[in-house]
Amino acid sequence: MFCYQCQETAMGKGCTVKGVCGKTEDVANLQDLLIYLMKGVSELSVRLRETGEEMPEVNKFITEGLFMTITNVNFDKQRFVNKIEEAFRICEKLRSRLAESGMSDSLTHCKSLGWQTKSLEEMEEKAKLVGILSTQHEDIRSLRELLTYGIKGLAAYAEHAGNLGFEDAEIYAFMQEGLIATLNDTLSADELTGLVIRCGSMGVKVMALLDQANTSTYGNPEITHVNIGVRTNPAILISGHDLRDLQDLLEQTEGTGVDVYTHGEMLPAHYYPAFKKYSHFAGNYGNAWWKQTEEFETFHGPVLFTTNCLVPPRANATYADRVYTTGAAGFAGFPHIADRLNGQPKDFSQLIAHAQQCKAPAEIEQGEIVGGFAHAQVFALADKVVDAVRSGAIRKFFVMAGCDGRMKNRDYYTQFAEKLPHDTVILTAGCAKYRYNKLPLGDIGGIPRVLDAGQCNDSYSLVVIALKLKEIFNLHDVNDLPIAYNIGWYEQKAVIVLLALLSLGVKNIHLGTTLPAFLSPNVAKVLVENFGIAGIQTVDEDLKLFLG
Ligand code: SF4
Ligand code: SF3
Repeated sequence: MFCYQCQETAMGKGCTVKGVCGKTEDVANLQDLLIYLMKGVSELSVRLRETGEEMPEVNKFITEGLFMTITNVNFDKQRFVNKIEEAFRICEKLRSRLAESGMSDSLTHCKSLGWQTKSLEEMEEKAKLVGILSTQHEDIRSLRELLTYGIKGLAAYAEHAGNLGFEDAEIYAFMQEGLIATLNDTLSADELTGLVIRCGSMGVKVMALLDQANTSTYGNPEITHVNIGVRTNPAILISGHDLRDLQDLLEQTEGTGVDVYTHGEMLPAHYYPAFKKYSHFAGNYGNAWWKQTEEFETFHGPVLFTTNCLVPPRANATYADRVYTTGAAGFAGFPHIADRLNGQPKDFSQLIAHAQQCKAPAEIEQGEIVGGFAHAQVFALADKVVDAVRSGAIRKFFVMAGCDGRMKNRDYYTQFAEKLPHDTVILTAGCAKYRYNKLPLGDIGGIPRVLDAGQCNDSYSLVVIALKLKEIFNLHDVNDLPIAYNIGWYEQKAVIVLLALLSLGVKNIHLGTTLPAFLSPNVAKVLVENFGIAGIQTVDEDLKLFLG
């Protein structure tokens, strides 16, 4: 196996024996094969689209397939085998549709035709031909992978929007064209770079689509105090990013005596008006994803993963028999709740019955977290914010969005937040926030010093806020605003967020705790020279740099 798609990749170079995330070699190889087959499916699908025909089944297949390969989403070998078999079936369907339309049904870039595998051994053999290292040229490989990871991020957000009935054919088309481009040997490094930037524009589009889906379905996030203590009822903990799953779960748990708590990236669900009506929506339990191996022990009730980040339980974990997955998420041995059919709710009765047999969660902390500062709420406070900037009460904003991670050096972000001067405000989104969202950082004239817009995809809100400030202050360039970007990344959704910011012309983003291993020295150089991308140093050095 070879995988270097996340920030925690082994030795900062690549996982070759087993993933630091827990991904096994066989799953890594099946993921490689699945991605390759999706490139073949994309070739056929793009050609069929030229005839004006769109196959929703293909768009769904590719979107979910990509999502399943994101870090910490799915570790279940059988699910990948099933998906690979589905790829062959879809390929045949596309070929017969093309033949019926009088179009060629052969593949130009992908060599998978005739690869119909009958056994796991055959799959594993084919997988070895198509991994990341099968691209020899270091810079081309780097750009292909950067594009692929951006597209994975797109897929995740497109799937959430799609679950709420919001789709955009252009996004599906780009995902498929981009996948084919990663096999096209005639494309130069410059052409691939262009596609990477286009991927960023698609990132803006998909995040806007998801924002529209979320806000039109559940209302605009508003300032909310979220309880982080516990009640005395048995409960279900819901993790991941999918709000439609949460909606189904809240509806079905109502009146059952079972409370629902959010975990990790589901915390911002509390900010939406539509979910406030559920009196059994009890609060948020725990912290960012990597602390789950401790925190699930004390939760006592069932845990539902709707997406990443799932951490394989330790051998002696007492909670492994109460973890469920749904959607793209999966782990061998954890019951998987089936997809919704024709927009009908998923069936969570198994989890609810399980919860009713469990003890209430043990309290691990008390108090509350304040959030809900997405674009509409910040616009409502715009006068206050603008006055604070004009009077000098707010000197600078720091966008500290993105991911958290388990490595010790992530303490950097806590220390950075603690040491920021009192006339600065942190704008956050994503699970990165857990590094500082419980610190007593105070407020500036009633404006909290940590403004949480929501999930990682709500980085879109931060962009909308920045563009609004640019307009109010009558600036020509978004980079002239008093905003610094100090972003922590971990997985591939952070890649699409980064590309989206670059496509909007945001410069001088600092990325930590390390730059991606998949950036070759030359590709990194292009990002440094054209966009001012930089890594992080020590907290003190960076504070000096940002505030200098
Ligand atoms: Fe390694 Fe990250 Fe890939 Fe997991 S996702 S195998 S930790 S690079
Ligand atoms: Fe976190 Fe996994 Fe990236 Fe949506 S939950 S941000 S790491």
